[in-house]
Amino acid sequence: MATLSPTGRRQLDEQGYLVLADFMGADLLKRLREAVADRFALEGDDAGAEYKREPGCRRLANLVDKGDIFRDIIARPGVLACVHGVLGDKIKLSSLNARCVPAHCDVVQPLHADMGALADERGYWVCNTIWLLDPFTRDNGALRLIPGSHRWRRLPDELPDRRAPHPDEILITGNAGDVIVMNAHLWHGGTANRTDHSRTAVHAFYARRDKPQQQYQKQLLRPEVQASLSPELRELLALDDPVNDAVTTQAVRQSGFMK
Ligand SMILES: O=C(O)CCC(=O)C(=O)O
Repeated sequence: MATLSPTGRRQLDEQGYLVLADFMGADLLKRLREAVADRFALEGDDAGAEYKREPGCRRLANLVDKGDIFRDIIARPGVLACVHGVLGDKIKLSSLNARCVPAHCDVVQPLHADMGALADERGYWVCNTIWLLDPFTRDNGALRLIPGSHRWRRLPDELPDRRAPHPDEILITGNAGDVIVMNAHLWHGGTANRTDHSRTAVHAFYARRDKPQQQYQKQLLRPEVQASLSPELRELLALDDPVNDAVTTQAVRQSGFMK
């Protein structure tokens, strides 16, 4: 069973993020890149329609429904061990999306916590994992974040301009094939792409089991896909979980910044 090293745990606890260098390996990276490119081509202008659109960027949503490779990556033990390190024993997938920042895209996301989530009396409840399909460089729209801000238990909404550079922010650069695990209460956001090439990542987003999913998997996955899933995947997707049905159908689901 994969475990989180003491150093990794400390990094996640204190800084709120951890980079798993070359987690994917060449073969998975190639297959994931192809699968995401195929979906963008297939979905065209409808891409991302199941969730919220982000002006200037291209997104895909509901990816668990859209291929074995997507169902494979959400259950990788090395990543799940990190997610458990943030959220505790009881986790589920909240959503699986892709985000492409096109070449010369000047969109700077406002600093946000995913789903506008604040940690509660039980602790943290959102954790994102960002699968780099292209390198993240200083110029192509790498992720910016404020180390340690997940511990503040405040939202960046208090800032006068959430798009402005923050004095404590850092850019997380990395290679294609890396996975960034992030306590999603951390103040973070995507940056502008000043290069000639697009920059794409897949976001596998997890939640604590007592909280709503960002995308209600039971409603979004086609019946034939649901019928094909292993018991472990059904559990991870909370398909047979009345608590998830109740909290997810009642919730007003927010992205953190998208309308
Ligand atoms: O793709 C990224 O760099 C992160 C984007 C992000 O934080 C988001 O879409 O919520």
